[in-house]
Amino acid sequence: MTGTNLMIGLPEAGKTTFLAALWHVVDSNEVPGSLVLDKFHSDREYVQRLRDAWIKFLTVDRTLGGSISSVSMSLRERNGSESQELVFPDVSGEAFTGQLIERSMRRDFAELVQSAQGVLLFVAPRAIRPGLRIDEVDKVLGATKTDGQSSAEPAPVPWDASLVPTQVQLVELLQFIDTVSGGAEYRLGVVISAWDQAMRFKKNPAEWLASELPLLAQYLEANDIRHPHKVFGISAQGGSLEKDLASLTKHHKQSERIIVDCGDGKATNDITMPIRWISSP
Ligand SMILES: Nc1nc2c(ncn2[C@@H]2O[C@H](COP(=O)(O)OP(=O)(O)OP(=O)(O)O)[C@@H](O)[C@H]2O)c(=O)[nH]1
Ligand SMILES: [Mg+2]
Repeated sequence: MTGTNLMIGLPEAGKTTFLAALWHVVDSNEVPGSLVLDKFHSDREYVQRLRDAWIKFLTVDRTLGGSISSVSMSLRERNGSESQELVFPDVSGEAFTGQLIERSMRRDFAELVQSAQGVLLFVAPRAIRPGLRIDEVDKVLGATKTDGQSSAEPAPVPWDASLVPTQVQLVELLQFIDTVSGGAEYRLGVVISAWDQAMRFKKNPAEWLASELPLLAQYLEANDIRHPHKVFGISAQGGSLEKDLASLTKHHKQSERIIVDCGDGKATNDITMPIRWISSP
């Protein structure tokens, strides 16, 4: 059976780094209990290049507009004989920003959406643009009225899609998929990437999402019947390549630096967990 799994997210949300670490884990068999590689179907060069950078503690190249690099592999349970072919198109975050601005989806991506059985939505904690709540807007307006220093109106800032709060953009991306797929059912894994940067808040991934991106969390809850969802905290790099390099290089096996929090309080290195979740029947 073949299943297309979409990785969606804004620019620099951690999609490609996840793919690099995933390929390392399934190909190396280093992580006990993980899914393992049965066969690789697409061009290995792309994914191997990503893995080489990941292994050398280098940032993977940004995925820029243009072509979609599809990575296709058959994975199976370690002790199982049945394997499932999974296709992960590595699409640039710019393509998703383009969708929000132009209100249209590329034809090749739309075809992938129509065959999707699972979606991984990537969110990077450091790149969240917050929105103002209604009660906060009132405070800002009140301050302007009582300021009294100048009657001059502040210069208006021209609207730009990048000013839209992150959670609104992410809900939009999910609604685009719903429209193009005709409301088809799929399983949704939400990956809070660079989880090393959010762990200090001492929240599990679902709690973190509910407090930082409440609109998105409520949207996911409201649509949970058609799109059952689960929130994962994942650090595919294990930490910052600048600040944490010394500790990252101390691990005996490369996969030991991967952090996966499935919300049950037990950290693991098994980056195949969200794949198992979205591809299960
Ligand atoms: N601290 C930390 N940074 C990470 C982690 N994973 C990715 N990053 C950083 O996040 C940035 C973006 O990562 P990418 O994987 O290129 O993100 P992307 O979603 O593929 O971005 P586009 O190709 O622009 O769509 C890079 O600077 C990475 O080094 C992580 O686990 N921890
Ligand atoms: Mg990328």
